[in-house]
Parts: sequence; structure tokens; C-alpha cells
Amino acid sequence: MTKHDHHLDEVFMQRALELATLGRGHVSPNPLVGSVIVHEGKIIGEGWHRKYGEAHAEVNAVNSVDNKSLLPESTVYVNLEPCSHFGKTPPCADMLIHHRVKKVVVANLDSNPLVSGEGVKKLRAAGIEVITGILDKQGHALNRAFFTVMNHQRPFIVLKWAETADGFIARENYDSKWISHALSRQLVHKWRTELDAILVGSKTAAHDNPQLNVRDWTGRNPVRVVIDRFLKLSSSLHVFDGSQKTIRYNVLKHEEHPNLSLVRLDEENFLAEIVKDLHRQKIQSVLVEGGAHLLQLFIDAGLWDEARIFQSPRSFGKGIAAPVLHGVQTGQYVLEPDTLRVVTPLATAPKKINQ
Ligand code: AOF
Ligand code: ZN
Repeated sequence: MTKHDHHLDEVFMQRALELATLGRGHVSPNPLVGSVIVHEGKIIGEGWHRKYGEAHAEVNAVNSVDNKSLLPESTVYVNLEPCSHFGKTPPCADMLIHHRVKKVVVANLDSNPLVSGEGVKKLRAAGIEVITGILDKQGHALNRAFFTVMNHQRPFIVLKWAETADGFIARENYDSKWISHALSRQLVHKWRTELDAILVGSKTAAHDNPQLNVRDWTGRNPVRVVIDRFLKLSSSLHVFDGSQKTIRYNVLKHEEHPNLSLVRLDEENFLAEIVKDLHRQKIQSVLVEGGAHLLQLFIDAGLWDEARIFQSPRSFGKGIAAPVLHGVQTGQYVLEPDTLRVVTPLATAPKKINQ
């Protein structure tokens, strides 16, 4: 392969990754997958996995090609290895073999144990040339929630908070309003449309009475998750209004109401039990929105994959200290007048919950 071919492979894979992002907020717990079909250097088809339970990316890309007789001379770019299993849909590898495509270029192997390498094997056995690893880092970053679930059997955990310039997350009376500014708050609403669940502790639920829904962006609401060990929170709080799916974790009882499940868990290792239960409920990603104590519990347990910290120019002088976290800063964004820092854990592998 020439340097020029390799560069073109990257260009088309970049497009496949771009298409994949269009599924964000609609395909969980499936991965984000995009596909581009190229004939003699020209894109003749594109597709992405649009909705959980519906067609996979490659199927949509092939269906978008007008002249199917070009497929045996075409290359299919797809950021995830074509599947080899019968799930909600038949195997994509079989479909590509059926159309006798010439070549398949993949970013990442699918770590779903039902697939893991079998898709590529199937294609090669049918005489189709397969290249893997093109833009694999970008592909892995895009699907980091999916890969976390597959490799660690737990959701991808994002911690989020806003702190003052002097390091406080709230005033002494727990008032945490007026730290971050409008643009930062709007971004949080976008994240709520992208992540499956949003989790808060009982103090935050009681003091802020948050709605934990999406208002300043367009998209679906996340599942609300509230920790309320002894069921002491008032049922009149916004989070229990039944307006969107909500889970209330406690140590006392199980109960089902429309849009509201009370889930009883063992008190021992409560946090790990919560994370395990979210995994059982097929929640692929969770945004932990506070408060300080709960965020620190997640940090101390090593149960986090990314922290998104807004730093405001405001100062409180005194109050409740922001969580303490050691990690690597992987991004910094200016959201006038705030700054957003993205931090990931120092350890390369996130901790796994003991089964
Ligand atoms: C692909 N292309 O676009 C996606 C794939 O239940 P199903 O049939 O939707 O299968 C889900 C699994 O298929 C998912 O866990 C992952 O392993 C793979 N996703 N594969 O070839 C796609 N979304
Ligand atoms: Zn598939």
C-alpha cells in the first residue's frame, strides 16, 4: 500500500466516523457506527446506525448505493468490524459477502464477545481483502462508552462539576447555583442528550431540587438516577414527578411505578452495587452531577472514566470544597467566562467491578 492509499483510507474513515456520530443519543447500548462505500476514489454510498434495534451502518450504506453492480469493485469503510452474529438484525459480514464487495477497511475490531474478530475472519474466508486499524485511536475514542461496557462490564462514568476560582463547588448552605455561566449550563444539557443516565446524590436532589431533564438543547432525556438510601427524600421533588424514567436506589424496598422504579440494593458496597445494577439495566454511560461527597466516592473507588470540570472566574471565599482528583488533562476549552477542563484517570485501565 502506498502512502497516498493510506492517506485516502484515513480520509474515508474520517467520514465514516463523522457519520457514526449522528447516531449519538439514539443507538445505546449499541456502538456508534458509520460506513462509506467508495468506487474508484468516489463515494457512492453512505450510512450510519441510526437507531437501536434498526439496521446497522453497512446495511444503510449499501442500500444507499444506486448502482449495486459497482459493489464488487468497491471498498467499504466502516469504523467497527462488521458483525457476524444474528442479533436484532442479520450479520453484516454475510450481507457484504452476498454483494461480493472487493475490500473492507475497518477502524476497530468489535469487542462484543458475539463478534470479536469473527466478522473479519468470515470476510477473509470469503476472499474479501480486509484492512483493520485505520484511525483506530479515533474510533476507540468515539466508542469509548461501548468499549468500556464490553471490556469492563460496567457503564462509562463521566463526573461533572463546576467550581469557583478558589476551589468551591457550593456555598456552606449547599447552594451551588451561580457558579458556572449560561454557556456551560447549555453544554451540560447537550451532554444529557448524549449520555444514557444522569445520577445525583440525595443532598443534591434535596437542596437543588433539579429536574435533570433537557431544556436548553434538543434531544431525548436521560434516565434519572437518584441515590436515596433510606427513602428520606420528599416525593414532591421534581426528580420523582414521573415525567421521565427514574431509578431511586435505596436499601429498603423494591417498587415499580409508572416511570419510577425503587430499586433495593445491599448496603455493603452500595456504590459498586449501583454501578452493577445500571449495567444490568443496559445503561451504557452515566453522568454524575454531584454533589461533592458523591463525586469523591466515585473518585476514591476508581469508578470514573472522565471528569468534566467547569472553572468559573467567581470566588466564594468559603464553602464546600470541590472534589480532589488525580488525572491527566486531555482537553481545555474556553466557554467565556468559564473554562472547561477534561481530565481522564492516570491508570490506563479503568477499574472493573468485582462480579
Ligand atoms: C455492525 N454495524 O452498525 C453496528 C454493529 O442487536 P443488533 O443486531 O443491533 O447487534 C448489536 C451488536 O452489533 C452490537 O453489540 C455490536 O457488537 C454490533 N454493532 N455492528 O456491523 C453496526 N451497530
Ligand atoms: Zn452488523
